[in-house]
Amino acid sequence: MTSMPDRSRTVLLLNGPNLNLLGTRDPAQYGTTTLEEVERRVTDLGGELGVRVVCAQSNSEGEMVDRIHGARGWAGVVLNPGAYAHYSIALRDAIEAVEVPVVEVHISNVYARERFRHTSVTAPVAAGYVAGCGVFGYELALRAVLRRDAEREEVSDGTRAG
Ligand code: CA2
Repeated sequence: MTSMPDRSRTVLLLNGPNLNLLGTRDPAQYGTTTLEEVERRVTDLGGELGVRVVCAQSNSEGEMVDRIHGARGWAGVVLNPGAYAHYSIALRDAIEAVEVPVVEVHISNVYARERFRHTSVTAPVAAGYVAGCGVFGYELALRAVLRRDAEREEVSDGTRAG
């Protein structure tokens, strides 16, 4: 008999527009690691930390909104919104609505780049923010999601971990 995956022990890794090209172009900005490899590393880390990681990438804003909605009741979301971070109110609203910790990741140091990348409309409603750490940032973000999720559990249980 197969058992249903535990939604509360599942994390969504969601990458936005153009991140399917990771590792194939512009290595100076984004490195040489492919998206497939990033997904493998985060999934492996999830396994070590006791969570299932569901990976998705989309170039479409609406599909990303739907994916975030689908993570309701999960442990959280590791999200690289790509360029949508800089202007998508729809993604911001989805992050607020889903009520799970969403940690925003940018591979590059957006603050060392063009001015329009210095604004994130999604960061103020995210549970955390990682930028400029390369693809290692995704692993940091997964750990941060799980920490935030554990803190939420503590608050709802009335317990407090050390
Ligand atoms: O640094 C990041 O992770 C970004 O989210 C990447 C976005 C950019 O618009 C954000 O300002 C910062 C762009 C993703 C494009 O990805 C590519 C990867 C390889 C080759 C070409 C594009």
